[in-house]
Amino acid sequence: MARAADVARYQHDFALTGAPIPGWSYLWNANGPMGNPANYVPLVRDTRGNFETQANGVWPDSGPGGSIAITPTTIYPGQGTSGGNTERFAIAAYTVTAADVAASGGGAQMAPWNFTVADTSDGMHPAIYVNSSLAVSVNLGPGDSYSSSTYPPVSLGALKPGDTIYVAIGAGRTNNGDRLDLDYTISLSSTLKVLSTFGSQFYGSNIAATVNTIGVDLANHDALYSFGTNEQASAYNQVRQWIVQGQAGQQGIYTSSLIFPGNYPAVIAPIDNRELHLTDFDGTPVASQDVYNQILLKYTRLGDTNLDGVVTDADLVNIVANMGHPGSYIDGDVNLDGMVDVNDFNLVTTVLAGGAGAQFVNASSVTVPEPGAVAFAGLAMTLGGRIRRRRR
Ligand SMILES: [Ca+2]
Ligand SMILES: [Ca+2]
Ligand SMILES: [Ca+2]
Repeated sequence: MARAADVARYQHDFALTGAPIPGWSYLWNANGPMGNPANYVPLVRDTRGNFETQANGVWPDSGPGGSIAITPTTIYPGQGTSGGNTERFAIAAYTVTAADVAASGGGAQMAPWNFTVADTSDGMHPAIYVNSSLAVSVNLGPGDSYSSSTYPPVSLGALKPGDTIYVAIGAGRTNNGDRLDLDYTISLSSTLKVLSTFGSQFYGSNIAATVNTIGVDLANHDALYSFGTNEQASAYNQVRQWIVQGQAGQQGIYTSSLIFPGNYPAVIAPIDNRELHLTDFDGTPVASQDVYNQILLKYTRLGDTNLDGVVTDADLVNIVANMGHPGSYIDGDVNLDGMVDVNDFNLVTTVLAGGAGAQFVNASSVTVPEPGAVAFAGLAMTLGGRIRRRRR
């Protein structure tokens, strides 16, 4: 099961003196509208311990951001949009690190959170950006609360190291003593991304909820499951089980495109990237900083253990090499029951016997070897395939 890790907590992380703790910055959009980080300028700590536009110890200051203050529990925005002005936001920003992503995967969400407006005129305007993209924008009335007690977690996308989440608080139309009391938590977790032009993405606990209740149809696409070090022991088996569920018609991860081009049965093959160390999958960058915490889900032909898109005698090599042992799909576990055994061997030879470019003629006459059989170790070498022996 995907486990999330909290990487940023607004109140908890607010340093009362000195610089913000690493990852955090406090800003305002001094140079133009929200959405362009080049417009953002750091706030400075004042004599009260808050962050404001001038560190002169006098608050409020003059100018469009003069009332801005970021305090341990409360944010005060700048000018509103009244009169055609640019809305000036106070911004609490957190930039995710390579360590954050490696530990937990890159799927970001905000939960729990609680924003409560103290404003007696026209309310306030919280907005959340991931880099330059708007993720959330809410117009809250006087006294309103926007919180995780009434809303589901806010998905913030799949982040990579260096991506920044900007929680920006604006005044709405006018700023008449606007004040927003707040706390929020940003957590990172595993992600499941369908690699198509309009591919869906799922995050954290939403992955299991979606997979188990609705199912995820990959059709003829591949997919990428990214996880953190906290999930290393379980990720492959989790994804394998979801595919088995799908094959059994019990939601899970499945394909409605049951025929691979050329009129062959199709499957979804799960590949643990800690075995392959690919940095790119279907043109999508998958690894960074030598962290290979990904399961690659490859849409291919039934029996294609070596993932070259065809089924040939080369697909038997790893099955023979790992016969009788636990293993992954590329180790030869074609039927995804966790073991490399005669059932996998027979599955591939049956596909081969069905023709379709098979070079392994007379497959049915092959005697399945006992584990460690010398003759078949020789066969594996002869076939010249890339042998992946079990890793324990
Ligand atoms: Ca207002
Ligand atoms: Ca193959
Ligand atoms: Ca098997």
